[in-house]
Amino acid sequence: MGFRVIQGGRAPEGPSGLLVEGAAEVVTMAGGPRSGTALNDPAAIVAPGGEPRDPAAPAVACWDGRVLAVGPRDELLPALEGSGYPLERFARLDAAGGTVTPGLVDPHTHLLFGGSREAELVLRQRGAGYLEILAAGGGILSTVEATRGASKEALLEHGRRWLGEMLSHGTTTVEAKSGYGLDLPTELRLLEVAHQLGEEGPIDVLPTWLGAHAVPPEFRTRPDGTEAYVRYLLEEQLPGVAAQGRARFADVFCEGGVFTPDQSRRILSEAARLGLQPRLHADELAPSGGAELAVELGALSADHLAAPSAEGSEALAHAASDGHPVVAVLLPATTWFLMHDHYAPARTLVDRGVPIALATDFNPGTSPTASLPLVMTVACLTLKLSPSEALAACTVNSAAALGLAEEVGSLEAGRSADLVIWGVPNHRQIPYWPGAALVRTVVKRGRVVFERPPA
Ligand code: IZC
Ligand code: ZN
Repeated sequence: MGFRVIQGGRAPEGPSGLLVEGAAEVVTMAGGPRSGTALNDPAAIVAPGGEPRDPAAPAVACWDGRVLAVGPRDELLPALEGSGYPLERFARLDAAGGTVTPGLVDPHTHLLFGGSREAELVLRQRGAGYLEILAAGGGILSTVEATRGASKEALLEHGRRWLGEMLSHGTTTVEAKSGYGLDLPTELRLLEVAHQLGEEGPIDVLPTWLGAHAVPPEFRTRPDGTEAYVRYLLEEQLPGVAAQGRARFADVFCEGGVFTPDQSRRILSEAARLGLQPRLHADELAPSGGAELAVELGALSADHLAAPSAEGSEALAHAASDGHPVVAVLLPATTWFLMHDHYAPARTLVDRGVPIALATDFNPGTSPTASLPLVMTVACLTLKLSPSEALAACTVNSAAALGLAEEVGSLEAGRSADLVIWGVPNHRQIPYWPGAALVRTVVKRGRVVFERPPA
C-alpha cells in the first residue's frame, strides 16, 4: 500500500496547537448547513494571486483538538499571540500550495458485512433487477448469510480495512448501519463492532440500527412473513438493541416489496420512543411514500430519493421552509452502479430549498466505493451539482444529516479540528480528477492521522 495510516487520533496529553499554512485556498464552509443558492458558497479564503507564500495567504489555527481561527496568516499569528496562545506550542503543517477543506462526513454507509457480491454486477448487465435478485434469495440476503457467519474479529478487521480506505479519501466522520444480521445476536455484533471501531479511531463512527433492511430467510417461508418479522423487530430485536445502547439512529428500507410506509412508521416511532433518532431509505427505486414519511416523523434525513413522488418532494420543500428541514441524502454512486438511468432530482430539491447531502452508500451490492471524492464526481456529472455544491454536500450538510453540524463539517472556531489537505490548488479540482489519489494529509481532532508519502 502506498500510504501510511497513523493510528490514534485522540487528543494528545496537555493542550497543544497546530498551524496549517502554505495553502492556496482554505474552504471553511462557515455559516451552517446550506440550501438554495447558498449551497454554491463554500466560504473559501484564497491566497492573493494564488500565491501560498503570500503573507496574507490563509492559515488554520487549531488548539487542543478544536479550530481556533481561520484567516490571513499575517493577521492570524499576531491575533493568537495577542490572545496569549504560546506560538511555540503550535506544530506547523505546510499545505504546500494545496487546498484545505473540512474533513469529509459520510452520512450513509453499510460499513460492516461479510463476503462480496461481484456476481450481481454481471447478472444486472444481463438484465436482472435489484429487487428480483433479492427476491431470489441473493442481494442483501446473500450478504446476511455471509455476515451471520463472520466473527467479531473478522468484522473488526474488515471495518479497519475499509475505514483506512475512507480516511485515505478524506473522510473523518462516518455513519455505519447494521442490517446484515437481521437476528438479534448478529445485529448486536455489528453495532458493537461499529462502536469499537469508532473508539479505536481515528475516524468517528456513528452506529445506526437497520434491522428492517430485508425480511430474513427464517421469516420468508411464513405466509405473513413480513408482518411477523416487523412484530419480532418491535417486540424483541429493537428492545435488545436499545438495551445495548450502541445505536444512535434507526433506519428502515422503505420500498415497495420490502417494508411499507406503515410498517416503517411503526418501527421508527417505537425506535424514537427508545431514543434512536429516525432516518430512512426512501424512494430508492420507485415512489413509495418514503419522503413523505421522513417529513411526518421529523427524521434527520431521507436517503436515496432517486424516485420521490411529487408529494414527497413537496413535503421536503415544506419542511425546509417551515424551519424543520429533513436533509435529502443523495447517493448517486448507487444509481450509477445499478446502471439505472433515473437519478435523484437534485436540482429541483436545491431550487426548492431542501438541504442536500451526499454519501457513498458503501455496501457490497449497489455501491462498493468508499470514496466521497468519487461520489462528488458522479454527483457533478449526473446530478448536475457544481463542485462547490458537491463539497458542501459532503461536509457541512452531511454533518447536518447526522445532527453534527455544530461539531464537524466546517472550519470555524470551536469545531473539531478535522481537516484535509488536498494536492490541488483549488477545491473545484477535487471532483475534476476522478480516481486520482488527491488527499495528502488528514487531520482529526488536531492530530495528523494520515499522510501520503511524496511519490
Ligand atoms: O446490500 O443491497 N439498497 N440496501 C438498500 C442496499 C441497497 C444494500 C445492499
Ligand atoms: Zn443504504
